[in-house]
Amino acid sequence: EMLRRSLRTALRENQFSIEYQPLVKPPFTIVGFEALVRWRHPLVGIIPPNVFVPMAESDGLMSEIGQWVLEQACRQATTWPSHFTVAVNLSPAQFLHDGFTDRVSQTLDMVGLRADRLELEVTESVLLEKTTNNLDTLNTLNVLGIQISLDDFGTYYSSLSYLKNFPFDTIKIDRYFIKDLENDEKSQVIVRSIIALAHGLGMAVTAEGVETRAQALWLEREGCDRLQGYFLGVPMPPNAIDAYLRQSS
Ligand code: G
Ligand code: G
Ligand code: MN
Ligand code: NA
Repeated sequence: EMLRRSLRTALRENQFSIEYQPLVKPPFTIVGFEALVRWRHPLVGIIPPNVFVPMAESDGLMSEIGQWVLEQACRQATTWPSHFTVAVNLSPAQFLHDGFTDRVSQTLDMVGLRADRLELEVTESVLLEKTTNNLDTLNTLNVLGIQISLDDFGTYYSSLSYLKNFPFDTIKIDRYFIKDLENDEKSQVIVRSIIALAHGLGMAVTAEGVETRAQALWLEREGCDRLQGYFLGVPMPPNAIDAYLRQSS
């Protein structure tokens, strides 16, 4: 409850920051970063997003926090090589907010980022609510040239009907299926099938939670388009990106 109350002042008091995790085309070409929000509470310390995002969501604060993340992340991306993308996670409240698509395009204009350099990540839980509006929103973003990813694919309320009805550019395979890839035949079958499914639908695939060289090699061999995870790079503050890029090139 104390946390909940301090969430109201956190934006105003500048307590949020963003870390960026590399997105890599196998074997080792960096193609962008995913923005991951952090909250540094003055007394409690770092509070992870899976703790405070649901709180902010239920208190009606997540749309504003999400807009702050979007703007910071797009601004940051303008300082990177011009072919790098930036991926931003959307919460249901933010996505369903009136005028969301206008805000996104205004933000791109304001910071001067090309639409195709922005990737918006939605989870299946976002799509559960108010389905016709969702489709309009995704179609509008798609027409603007923004890339849309389906995050955490294979968990929660996964349904193949989303793949049939919504215009995704990329499917992100949840790390649950990646973690035992080396030893678990079932995970291999599932991941291979998701890759085939995505490619058959003209979508790209990102594997999340890649932690070992063996996983990366297996995914590369199976035609996975992009890798993300501690093996490729951990989430880092913006001022660490230059050094990371120098060391990886
Ligand atoms: O960074 P970390 O692994 O702790 O992230 C945990 C969860 O929080 C992930 O599911 C991630 O998608 C989510 N998350 C991180 N940043 C944001 C954000 O800016 N907005 C939303 N809605 N979710 C985020
Ligand atoms: O749900 P989403 O994909 O947005 O979650 C991203 C979260 O996954 C971030 O909080 C990030 O810290 C975490 N993460 C990123 N790479 C790895 C990894 O290789 N292993 C594990 N366990 N978590 C990871
Ligand atoms: Mn994500
Ligand atoms: Na995920």
